[in-house]
Amino acid sequence: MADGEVRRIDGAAGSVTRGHGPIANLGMPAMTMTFAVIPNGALDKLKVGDKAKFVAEDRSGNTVITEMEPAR
Ligand SMILES: [Cu+2]
Repeated sequence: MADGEVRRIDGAAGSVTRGHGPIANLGMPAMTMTFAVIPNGALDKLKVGDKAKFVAEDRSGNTVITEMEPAR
């Protein structure tokens, strides 16, 4: 799992903007970016500033979070 801080939550778009560390399965270095989020209700459990662990995958060119859990 990657982790990083939540910077912005867009409930209408179902997306989250967050910093993240390197993500090996996507070949991504650390950066801040916006992800679509798949798990139902996952955004409701997040607040800006939360550190949250997540799994991201490339789905047809979109980077999508498929699992996410707040780190307390
Ligand atoms: Cu990235």
